[in-house]
Amino acid sequence: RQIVGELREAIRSDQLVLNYQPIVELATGRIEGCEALVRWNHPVHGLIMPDQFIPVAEATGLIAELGRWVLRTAVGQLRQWRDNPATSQHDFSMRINVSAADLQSLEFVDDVSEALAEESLSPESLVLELTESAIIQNNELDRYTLASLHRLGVGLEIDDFGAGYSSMGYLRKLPVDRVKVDRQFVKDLGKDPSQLVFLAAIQDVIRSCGLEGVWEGIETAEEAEALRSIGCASGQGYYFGRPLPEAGFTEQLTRLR
Ligand code: G
Ligand code: G
Ligand code: MN
Ligand code: NA
Repeated sequence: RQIVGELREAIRSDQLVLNYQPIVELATGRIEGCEALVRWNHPVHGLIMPDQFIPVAEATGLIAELGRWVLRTAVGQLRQWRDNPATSQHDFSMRINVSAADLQSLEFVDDVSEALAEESLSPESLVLELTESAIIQNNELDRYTLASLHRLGVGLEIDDFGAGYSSMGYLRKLPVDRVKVDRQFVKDLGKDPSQLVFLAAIQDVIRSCGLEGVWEGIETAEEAEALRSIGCASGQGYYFGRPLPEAGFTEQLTRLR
């Protein structure tokens, strides 16, 4: 109970922070994106991870306000990196996680469009990551929102692909551009090299639907090379960089200059 009031207060009083994790083009090592991941810097309990409070926010309706804060902060940060001479040569997009409730909000498309306009950013600068469970609800309002976002020109990505009860049919039907494959698939690669054949098959399915694959959970050079060898375009994971606060990510960008 108490946590709801505290979370509401946290959103308004800057206790939330975003960490940023790079998404890399496997063939070249170029940073093509960064995912914003929210944390709660609680005055008493310290750093709280999103799986501890996103479900609370979703259950109480606070997710709309939290989502707006994430959107504004992430887009404002991207504007700062584009304006900073030490980081401006990196041309990458911001990826934010969107919850099922956001797709149910009639204002969401306008919020996204306004946030981009305020920072003079083109729609392609932003990619929205949507979990399978959010998309699979597949009701009329979701479909309308997705179509509107697609028309606006922001990138749309299915997150955690293959994690739950996957149905592949929607890969062809939804107006999405990218699929982020759940990290369990890369994790199993270390235990059993023949897993690579399976990953290549997933990659083929994604490609044959006209989509780009993003592979997450890459922790070693061997995993990155294996994925590159089967033609995977993009990757994310501790090998390339952990989620870092603004200052740390800025430093990583500066070093790569
Ligand atoms: O940050 P971790 O590193 O712990 O993130 C765990 C999960 O929390 C992510 O996979 C994502 O689904 C969710 N998450 C992180 N940041 C956000 C956010 O800003 N909004 C929403 N809705 N979910 C987020
Ligand atoms: O929303 P999504 O599930 O994509 O969020 C990414 C989550 O995965 C975050 O919780 C992030 O901390 C975590 N993560 C990112 N890279 C790695 C990795 O290489 N290994 C593991 N185990 N987790 C990772
Ligand atoms: Mn994500
Ligand atoms: Na994921």
